[in-house]
Amino acid sequence: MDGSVRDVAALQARCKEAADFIQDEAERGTEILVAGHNDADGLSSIGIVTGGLLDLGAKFIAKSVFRLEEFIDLMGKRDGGMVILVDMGSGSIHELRKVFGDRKFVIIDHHQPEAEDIGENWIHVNPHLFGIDGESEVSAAGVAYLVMRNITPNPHIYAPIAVVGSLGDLQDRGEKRKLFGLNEEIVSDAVEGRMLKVYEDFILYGRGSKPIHQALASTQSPYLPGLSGEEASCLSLLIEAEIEVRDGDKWRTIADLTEEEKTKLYNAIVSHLVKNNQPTEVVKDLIGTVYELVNEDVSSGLRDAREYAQLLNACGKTNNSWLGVSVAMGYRSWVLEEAQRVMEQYRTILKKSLEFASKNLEQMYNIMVLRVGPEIDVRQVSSIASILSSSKLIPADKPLIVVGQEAGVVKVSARTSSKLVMVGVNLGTVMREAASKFAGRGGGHKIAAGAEIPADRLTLFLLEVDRLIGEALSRVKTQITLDDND
Ligand SMILES: [Mn+2]
Repeated sequence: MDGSVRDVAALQARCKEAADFIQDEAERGTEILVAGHNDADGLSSIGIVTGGLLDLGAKFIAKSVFRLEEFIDLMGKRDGGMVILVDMGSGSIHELRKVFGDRKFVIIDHHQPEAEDIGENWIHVNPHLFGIDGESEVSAAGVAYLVMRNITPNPHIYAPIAVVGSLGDLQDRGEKRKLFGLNEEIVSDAVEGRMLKVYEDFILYGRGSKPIHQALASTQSPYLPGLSGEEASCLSLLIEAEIEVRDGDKWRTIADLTEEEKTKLYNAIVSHLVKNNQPTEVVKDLIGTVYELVNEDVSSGLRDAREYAQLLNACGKTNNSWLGVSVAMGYRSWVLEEAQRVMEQYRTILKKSLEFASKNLEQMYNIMVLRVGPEIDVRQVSSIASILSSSKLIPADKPLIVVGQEAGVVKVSARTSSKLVMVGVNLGTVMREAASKFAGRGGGHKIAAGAEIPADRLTLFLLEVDRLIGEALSRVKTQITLDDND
């Protein structure tokens, strides 16, 4: 499927076709069900589609789900109407056809598709079908935007939400953490619509809204040993570096720092890491491309697109997707306040999970495994995996597998480094193959994937994953030496 020739115009034409289909049904008064994944990209996608539908005066229901099966169970029995599935579905078209074959159906996704031709009254919008890499250069929210901009009267409102979705899916893997490829077109739309400003700066959580020491302590990606989660150490670092932390009775933020102070801060972080015998290359990840939603309030937590994505993710992973979707659609006031509260709680839980992980990681031959107990909500497994994988707890040459359990089913979330992807590791394939051997199912991206399997097959499954990764690595070991320092 990836072999097709890159054809952006053909993708745009498919987007237009889907948009016309949706508009026809909206005008006809058809009830439209919009469903998608409960992560930041999924909620951004749902927000863009439902926001556009609201503009059109359409009748719609929005629903986010933890996994595709949940969608099938919930919605398979409902009849009539149209379904728009976002950020999922491309990998399970045959299964979806079996259940929803008689519906009008639009799939807006960027995961590896299983099939292209999906039959009458179904439209499949996926960049991979047009030779465009959905893994790295456009998110589901990006594709949703490319569809909806054809029919909404206010497309510029949704362009920055598409950027939020792409950042939520960690597509800022270009030079200086820049979005690239098709994402760049969406970024320009947002900039031209006066919704977004793009520049280079420190990328710290809360860079425009939190006191500097708190922003530093809240930064978990990259993980800064001795500083992440340690407000007091961050404060003394700033004082030692002679950076003014207050301006009168107000705490200053990263955004308030002068260029000179930023250099001081950068150097202070580097010397902290050196003093503690930590690798210093992570500081490179602290400087990068900032995507700022210029019309959002400074204290909203929505002004920085990465923070916006984290807020959506927190809503999704705590069963508060409706809050995230509402925010993405443009609702503010108490809805936003509630979302901010959810966000703070979520960060506390994540901090606890990281502490748990640092004590409970298991090492197999080729993978690291973390089994979370019942005290951690299984919905957080993928967030924990994402955060942990960017922390120094995980060596770059070992994929991380996080497992959580719920009602006899094990939910597995796997992450690896771009280094291993470059040498040929494909977690999506590994998860799919290993899960299918043990009565489960899995799939996803090369760098991030997941699976669900019956709980009693977990040990065998992990052994199989370990074996498959070992096999992939032995294939490349003769050509490339994995070096931790490059
Ligand atoms: Mn996505």
